[in-house]
Amino acid sequence: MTDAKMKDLHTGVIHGGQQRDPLYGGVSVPIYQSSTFAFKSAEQGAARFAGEEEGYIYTRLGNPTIKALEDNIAYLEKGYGAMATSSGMSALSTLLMAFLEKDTHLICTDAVYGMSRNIVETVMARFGVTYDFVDTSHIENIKKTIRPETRLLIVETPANPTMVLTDIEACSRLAKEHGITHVVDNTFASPILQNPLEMGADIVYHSVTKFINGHSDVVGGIIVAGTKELYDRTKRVLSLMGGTMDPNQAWLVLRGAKTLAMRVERSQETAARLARYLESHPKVAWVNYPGLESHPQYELARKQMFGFGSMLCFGLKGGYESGKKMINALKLCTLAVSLGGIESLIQHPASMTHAKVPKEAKIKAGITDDLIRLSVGCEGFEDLKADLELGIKAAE
Ligand code: LCS
Repeated sequence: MTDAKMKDLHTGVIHGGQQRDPLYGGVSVPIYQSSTFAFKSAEQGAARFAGEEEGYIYTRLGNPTIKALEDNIAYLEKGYGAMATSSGMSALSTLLMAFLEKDTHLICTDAVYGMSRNIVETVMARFGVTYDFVDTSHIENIKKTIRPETRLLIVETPANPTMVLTDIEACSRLAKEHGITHVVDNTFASPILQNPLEMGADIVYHSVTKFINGHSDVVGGIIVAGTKELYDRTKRVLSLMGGTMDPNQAWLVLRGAKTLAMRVERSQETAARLARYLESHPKVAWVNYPGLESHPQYELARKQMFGFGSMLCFGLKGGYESGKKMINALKLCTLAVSLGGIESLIQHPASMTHAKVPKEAKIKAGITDDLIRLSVGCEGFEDLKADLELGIKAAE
């Protein structure tokens, strides 16, 4: 991460897109816990509904506290505008409903969060949408799968849980050639480490449950559109589907986001050291971390990310049985799903986050039984290293 970038982002997370409370000058954005907003007159109500006058109407359609969060993340992602949602899945389902219809086709990274795959296979399929999950790390796989009716390309990079990367710029070029909307799930990188819109993507979304909120206490999502046209199309669907965020939730996420750059900087430094420690450990079979030179896409990570992040996965030489013993023995890392919080979390994707992905699809996507996923938090390196060492010993 360059100093210039960090200086900008350390300031940006705190001040980006923010306006001082116009009523009392509150330094922290007030929580507008109101479902509806009074009109001064019938004429004003009509003008707001007609879109002729700016102002709030009803919280499902917009709210000042939610807007403060949206403007902050739109700033960090360098987008036209953002829409906060009740969860990351709500962000994804809104996009699927906004850009797909009967007889259209979707291409998606095969190693995505398990439920991002499940919603396509079990819900979108019922509406006549067809799809292909492919290894998007090879652009040829996408090229081969494009059909005249392909409307959406969703790429998750780094991918959950394999840490495989996809070349965002190459995907964007290909998507543009074919008139396909290109969406990037930027959850694992956060806006601090990767800005897909700058690389040509059309839309970015996040599970803000993870790095952006960062404290394992809120579930939420956000969509950032690159243009007004994409924003308007998505916003219409979100307002109708109703997956909007709540003002209280937005306030907590905005508070968490203020320390996003600091948390990412701190945790990725520890993650890089832990990845090197694991890689050199005689009981560890393999480690996948974009900052290791052994990562097959190390050069791509250097090209498209500002840093390598704090997510990694690894397998022990003793396979799943050893992995299970290890995660059961840890005292500091918490055995839990989710990621991107200040506390380190560890889990076994094949039996947890990706349990409902069909076995064959899991193997094809590299979600092997021995894979353990670690989200490195902000604890001290020595303590985390000692904990992993304790777990590996217990696995012997
Ligand atoms: N996208 C990614 C990359 C995710 O990791 C998740 C959740 C979602 C979208 C969905 O967001 P949510 O609705 O949960 O806010 N990932 C989880 C995980 O790996 N463990 O637990 C949840």
